[in-house]
Amino acid sequence: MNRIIPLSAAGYSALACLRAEGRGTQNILERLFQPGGAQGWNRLRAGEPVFGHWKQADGEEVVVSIGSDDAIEIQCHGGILSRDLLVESFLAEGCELVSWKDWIVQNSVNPIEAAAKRALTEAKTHRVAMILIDQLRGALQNAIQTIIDRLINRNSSSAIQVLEKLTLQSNFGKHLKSGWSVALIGSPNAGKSSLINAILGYQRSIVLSQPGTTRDLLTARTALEGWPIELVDTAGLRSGGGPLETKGMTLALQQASRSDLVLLVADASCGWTEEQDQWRSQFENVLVVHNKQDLIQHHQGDRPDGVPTVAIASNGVQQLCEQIVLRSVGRVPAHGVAVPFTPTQAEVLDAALDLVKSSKLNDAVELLSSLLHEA
Ligand SMILES: Nc1nc2c(ncn2[C@@H]2O[C@H](COP(=O)(O)OP(=O)(O)O)[C@@H](O)[C@H]2O)c(=O)[nH]1
Ligand SMILES: [Mg+2]
Repeated sequence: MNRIIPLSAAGYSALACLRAEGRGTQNILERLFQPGGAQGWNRLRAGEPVFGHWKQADGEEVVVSIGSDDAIEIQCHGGILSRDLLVESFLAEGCELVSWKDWIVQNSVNPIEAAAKRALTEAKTHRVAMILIDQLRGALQNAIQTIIDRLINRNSSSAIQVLEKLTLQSNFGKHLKSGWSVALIGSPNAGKSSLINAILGYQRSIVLSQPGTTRDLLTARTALEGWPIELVDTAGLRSGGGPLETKGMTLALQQASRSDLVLLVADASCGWTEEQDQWRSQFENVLVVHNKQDLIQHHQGDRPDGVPTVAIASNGVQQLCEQIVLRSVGRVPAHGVAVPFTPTQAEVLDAALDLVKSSKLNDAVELLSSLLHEA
């Protein structure tokens, strides 16, 4: 069956791009497209774009070109209407509509390549894209093939070595799509929202001098050192407030336990409290920020290690960003290293490791092969 694939996403842009493929696509095109000028069909050759008009869409201007694989690419105006009109005329010719996402999958050699291509379209930063390109070029596929070969040769200990390395990278890889989440918690008025604004470099959170303003969770996405980071502003932690404040506090603590890193923001001009110590020990990955350094007038007693800042003057914010990346993103894989980047890949590798450890080598080979062959 002939297929029509809108390659560019729906929306407003200067140009839209469609692809028509399948046997006899050129015959269909002949019925739909009128080449401009004196050009005739005998002039349409692979790689040579031809300008003309779409017969069924009030003479919409288009450029068509035939690829070496006989598929036809059509560029038309980028508005949703012009693109849809062209698509509809192909559908009226009996073509099947295929989304670009499905087309990518169908045109990939293996599931890893398909997943990498899809993930690349959603990559939020260059550094994320570079890692996905490594996988697209075969880093993960080669590593999995190496494991399979070793298992076939009954060399399970060296297979385990590679598998363990890969499963360690899964934790990094699973963040590539959504980024790393960093929750800011602490007493009302400590400067959480001001710190987020300082990190973002623009006013995004609501900053008020009255305690208890941020009752819900406010999130802001940014990139630190090229990694996608989601900063979550939370309500101040204070017992004895009204029901709304208590709700905000519960939300804040829940969010903190879901986050990759918790920034416990403290007002450095006030003493360190037992309550703050409790919050600090409540979460696995906590970084203390001693904000309002400018207001310190006399020694406030012992405080835990942390990053000193003056949020309103952006002092210490660069060091804070460095620490955030170090503590959340952690070790970055070197160029060309295999990184599992989808939940399925991570699950399959974990399960394969268990199988190898319990000497079920054939089962492990079969499971790992599913990552390479089931498109
Ligand atoms: N002097 C001083 N004031 C700050 C600093 N950071 C925040 N503030 C002020 O403290 C108040 C509370 O800040 P805010 O960010 O809303 O605190 P939050 O409740 O923790 O989100 C505001 O008036 C800020 O301008 C700082 O480093 N130094
Ligand atoms: Mg706030």
